[in-house]
Amino acid sequence: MTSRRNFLSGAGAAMVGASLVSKAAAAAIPEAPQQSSAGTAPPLSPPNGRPYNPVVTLNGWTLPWRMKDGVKEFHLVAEPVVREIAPGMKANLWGYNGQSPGPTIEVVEGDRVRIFVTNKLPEATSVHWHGQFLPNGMDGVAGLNQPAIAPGKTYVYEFVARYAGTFMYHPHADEMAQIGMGMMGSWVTHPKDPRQHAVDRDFVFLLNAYDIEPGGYTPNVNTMLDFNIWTINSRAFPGTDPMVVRKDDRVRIRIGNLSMTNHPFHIHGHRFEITGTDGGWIPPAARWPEVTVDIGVGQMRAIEFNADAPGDWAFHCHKSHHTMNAMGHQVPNMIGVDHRGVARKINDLVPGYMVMGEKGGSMGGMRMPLPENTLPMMDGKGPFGEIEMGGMFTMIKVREGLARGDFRDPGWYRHPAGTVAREWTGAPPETVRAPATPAAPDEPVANVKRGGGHSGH
Ligand SMILES: [Cu+2]
Repeated sequence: MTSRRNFLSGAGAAMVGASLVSKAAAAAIPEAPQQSSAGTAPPLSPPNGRPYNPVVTLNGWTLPWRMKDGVKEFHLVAEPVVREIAPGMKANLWGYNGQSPGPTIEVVEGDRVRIFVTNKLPEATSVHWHGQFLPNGMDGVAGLNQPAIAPGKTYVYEFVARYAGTFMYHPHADEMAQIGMGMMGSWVTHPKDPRQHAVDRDFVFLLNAYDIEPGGYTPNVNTMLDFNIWTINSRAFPGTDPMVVRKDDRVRIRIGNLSMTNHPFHIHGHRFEITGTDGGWIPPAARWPEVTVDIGVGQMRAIEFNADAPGDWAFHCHKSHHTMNAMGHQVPNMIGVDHRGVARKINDLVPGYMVMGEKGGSMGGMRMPLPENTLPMMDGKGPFGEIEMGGMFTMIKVREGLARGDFRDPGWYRHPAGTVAREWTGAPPETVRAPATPAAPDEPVANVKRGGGHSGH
């Protein structure tokens, strides 16, 4: 019997070549642009239709459209893709138009949208437009709202983007395999009036996770809990790009979570307000300041802040095992254990055996021989040494004097003199011990009720 895993790894060979769309019909379908890079594409300024301030998809891109008789036409192609998770590791994923996640779709409130979806996967799929208010038959739940899109077929969806906000798209067919293989994308509906909810820089990305054995290329889609590659838009640090902003910019970051667990995202050096969910905008009077926002499964949170502090600020999931890459599993806690003798004995059996974690889990300074195609648990070089982070970690780089629309990485922050934590080299102080706590005066024993239980507590 063919296991699902075997089935997936044979996906490339099983790809359907013959399109069922005739040549005449194909001419009526807009072209489907492909993206070969996993980098962050510059924002796509709208060439037609109502004006808006475009978003920047972190390690992603926006899908160009064709305007036809006042309708914005897009073409998504569901297909196997090879995604670079970070330099040194590629994964066989499923995605759209050459990448996973698929391209961001950007439209304006009130736009009529027509989306052609071509299925080049070896199994049936569909697209659900998460958060949109649309006719029931356009909602994309295979079997419930429409027939599944068989391999080789093209379906068309059409609806009006009724409300401004941040949404997502993903299959509603064999979801565990298809979402687990990376099929997802962001959707931003901009307000009709570009002055509404205006910010200077507007970022969007999705959170996802994979279970890829070190040395392997294809995610195990039967995994329910034990994921080992935690990604921002299918990139793991140090593969994630920084978000570059100009000092005093108003910044929005829209984060959707299509992984199978929640991610408390934490900002450094700033505080933000949660200004939107996938249900809509939060009225200003209902917002409160935060430095961490928990993004539940299937949720989107838009946060906004004033970037008033220059520097390179960490921005990451606060679950510490989500800022690690593969190989973080089945490693015993050896902190404080002296295993010199043990290591010698094991070395007799396994030459090259290395003791890990005697003084903590740090592997930054050590370079273990890694299997081909995986990532060190914690990696990335910073201006002061190793950044012992992986996974869902990136940076917000706040700089003075950037040009509007300049998103290029400005390099590392140059700290003003005297503003960096430094080693103290003076004399250590005398050891002073706090006086012992005076013993409590004897309790009046006779008054203590013994054996009375604590039911009243
Ligand atoms: Cu997380």
